[in-house]
Amino acid sequence: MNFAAWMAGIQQRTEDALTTHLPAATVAPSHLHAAMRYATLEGGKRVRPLLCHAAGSLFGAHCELLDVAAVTVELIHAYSLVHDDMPCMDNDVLRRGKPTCHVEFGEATALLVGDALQSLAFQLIATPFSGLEPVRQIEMVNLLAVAAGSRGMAGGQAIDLASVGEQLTVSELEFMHIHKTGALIRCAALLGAHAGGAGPDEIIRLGHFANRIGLLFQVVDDILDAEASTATLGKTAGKDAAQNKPTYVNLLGARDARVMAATLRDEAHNSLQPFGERAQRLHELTDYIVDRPF
Ligand code: GRG
Repeated sequence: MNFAAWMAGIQQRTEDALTTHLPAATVAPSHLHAAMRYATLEGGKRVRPLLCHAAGSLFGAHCELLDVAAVTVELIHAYSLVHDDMPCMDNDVLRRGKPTCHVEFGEATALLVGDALQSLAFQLIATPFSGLEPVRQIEMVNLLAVAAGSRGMAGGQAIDLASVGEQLTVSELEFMHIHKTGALIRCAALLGAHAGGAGPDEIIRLGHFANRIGLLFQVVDDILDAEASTATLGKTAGKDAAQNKPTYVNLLGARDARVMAATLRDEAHNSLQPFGERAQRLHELTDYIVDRPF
């Protein structure tokens, strides 16, 4: 199967699983449930689920288990976007080509959407799954909690908010992004590996790859934010510069940011060498992350 067909298949599986696991909008409290579905369904590239499946396939994980793991990461991601767009944070009105959740449903509901999506993610990943050892499952719950928390994504967001108008060094910027964006991307890959029963050494090796990919994703995001249009991105373009936020583009310049992306891409590919041809999807995903349109 070629990469495009594989990607479309995983995106559809993810959409189906999210549709199933999110409470129906007809179930009370329907305003909250409608908003949760609005914020999560029919949009997004599903990069984290793709990574989870690609990593899981490396270790022969069951697709049904990968669906659950992928959904949990995507729910945390959707929650982070809802909160990030709120007036107290990035204050944005456009996400995935439509009005942001708080614009459509109000601020209080958007806050609850994030809370409830996060809780749902942990409910799903903590639900016993046949064939998955409890010790392994607890490790997966722990991974997700650390990735989403103050030592991961939420911590990175705190640094991001505090850095507006500040002059960061490249290593400070890297520290922020390893947490804000990289932690959840890394978690997606590692959950996939755990779902396939990967051993400690394999987890460490895959972790090296995931760290490169997390940073690569962010460098490309900065380049896209600076160079692509709002229509293409489906979110407000040029936001980082307008908000005086440090980015790889304004720190290094567009040319060197591209050089950095190329280096990270090479490092990501090289880190997959020990896995041989089994890592084909991860190689393809690496290239997709660089060449993605939005
Ligand atoms: C609110 C706790 C909390 C955290 C927010 C991830 C994040 C932290 C904020 C999003 C802001 C942002 C634009 C970060 C840059 C990288 C990124 C996560 C982009 C959006 O992810 P994509 O491109 O989005 O995977 P789609 O819509 O495709 O799912």
